This record gives sequence, C-alpha cells and structure tokens, in this order.
Amino acid sequence: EVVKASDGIDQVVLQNGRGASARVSLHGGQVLSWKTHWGEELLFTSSKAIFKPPVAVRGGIPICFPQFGSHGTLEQHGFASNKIWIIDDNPPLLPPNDSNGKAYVDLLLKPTENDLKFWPHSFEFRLRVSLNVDGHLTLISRIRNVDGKPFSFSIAFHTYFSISDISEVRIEGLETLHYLDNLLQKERFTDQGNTLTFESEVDQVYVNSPDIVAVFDHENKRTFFIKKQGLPDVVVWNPWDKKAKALVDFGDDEYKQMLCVDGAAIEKPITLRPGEEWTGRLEISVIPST
Ligand code: TA6
Repeated sequence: EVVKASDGIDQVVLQNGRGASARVSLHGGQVLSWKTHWGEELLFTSSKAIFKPPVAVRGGIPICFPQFGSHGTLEQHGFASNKIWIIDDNPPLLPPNDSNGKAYVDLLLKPTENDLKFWPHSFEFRLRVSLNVDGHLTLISRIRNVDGKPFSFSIAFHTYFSISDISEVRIEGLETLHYLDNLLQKERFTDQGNTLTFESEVDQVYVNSPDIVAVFDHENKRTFFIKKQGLPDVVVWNPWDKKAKALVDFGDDEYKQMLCVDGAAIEKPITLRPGEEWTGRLEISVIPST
C-alpha cells in the first residue's frame, strides 16, 4: 500500500497478514520501520532524524552505494540513500524461491544524466523488500552494469537495530575474524575470539564473515539473526557518547538504544563488466530469547 509521508515522498507499507509490517520510503529506497506481529518496532530511528532530502534519515536501513565511507570521490556512503527511487511494476522475474515474501515491493534506481556527471556509470539497482509470513524482512538487490565499460562499487545495508541497552548486547559470529578499524585508519586487526560486547565507540568492518551473525539484545530478551549472501563483510558501528553529540540528527543519549550491524561488501569492491549483474541478499529475523 502506498502512503504519502510528511515529506511528500511516497512510502510503501508492507503487511504480512499476520500483524508484522515494514515501511519503505522511495527516498533512498530506505526501510524506515520493521515491526513484529506484536507491534514492536525493531529498527532504531533517531528522535532528531531529518526526513527531508537530500539527507538520509538517521535510522532504519539506509543503503550505502556505490561507495561505503568517504574514501572515494562521492559524498559519505555514496548517493543511493539520497535519491528518489521508483516502484518497478514490471521487474525481471526473480527466482521463485526469492519471492516467498507474502508482501513485497520492487524498487528501481537508475542514474539521471546529472548523476552520471558525478559517477559516470550506467547501472540499474533493483531492490526487492519483502516481509514473509514469519515477519522476516528480506532485501534482495540486483545491480546490473548497463554501461559500455566495467565499474566497481562497495555496498552496505546500514541497519540500525533498535536495542534496549548497548551495554547488554553481544554479537556472535564475528569471533576470530580479521577486521578493519575505522577509528585507526582502517588498520587491520584480528578479533581476539570472544563474543563482541560494547563499552565504547566501535566502527569496524569484519571481513569474510559467516553468512549468519546473531545480535543478542539481552535486556529486550530478543535475538536478531542476520543471514546474508553476496555480502562477505559486516560493519559494526556504535558512535558512543562523544560522536553521538557531534551528530546533529542523533540524540545525545540515543547511542544506548541502537547498534548498526550491516551486511556489506566493502573490503573487496565488486566489479561488474558490461551486462554483468551482482545479486546480494540480506534477511533479518528476530526471535524472543530467554
Ligand atoms: O562505519 C559506519 C560509519 O561509516 C561510521 O563511521 C559513521 O560515519 C556511520 O557510518 C554513519 O555514517 P553517516 O554518514 O550515516 O553519519
């Protein structure tokens, strides 16, 4: 169902018929809300979020494309989250097992003539956001090079999980992996093997991560599962107090109620030759945990 949002930009509301719902904005193709069938919001949105282009809403799942971070020629995290996507009424068929979502929407982003001045590559980014009968949220991305020459990109689904208390959260699945520490000029480290807990700012990219990562929110008694394909890296970010204060669209204490754990492809950017297509799949689910 398409609804008009306060910023005048359409949003698509997905409902799985059993009470779970999700809301996707055509601004950035950004998931802004994902609720359980018992009505609980699972994604964090800052109380100071700016719902107005060209700023990406601080929360939900902004898509960082065609660049993650600020090392390239584009603005931080690329432009995809600052563009208006369109609903694609006749997408090329996805394999049947990929459209098991009871409710889904197909979105499309293509560069305008103006965009090509900043990133001179013709691409088609097709995004299917689906909510299945169990309330799992799946984002399937297909990026095709419709250009005459190869191009490379990095990508991250910057997922702001809503949690109760960052000091009561741990991540499992990233133990012993190598990671690049964005706080130390992306220097490469090896995780020491115990589960990841949080006492200060964290900004790391775990590389070659397993396809399943679990985020235990002890206080809220729930566990998020992130299942991914084609996304070998995992970004883990919490700004903590100092960085939070420096962000205009982030409340000073809100770092305690969020954690970004992003399926991503960053360390080894993806290169597409003309006509080639990359597919990435991210499924997030939540179970009450004891
Ligand atoms: O690693 C995550 C990160 O790159 C952090 O450095 C921080 O900048 C975060 O993304 C949020 O970025 P944004 O541009 O949305 O403020």
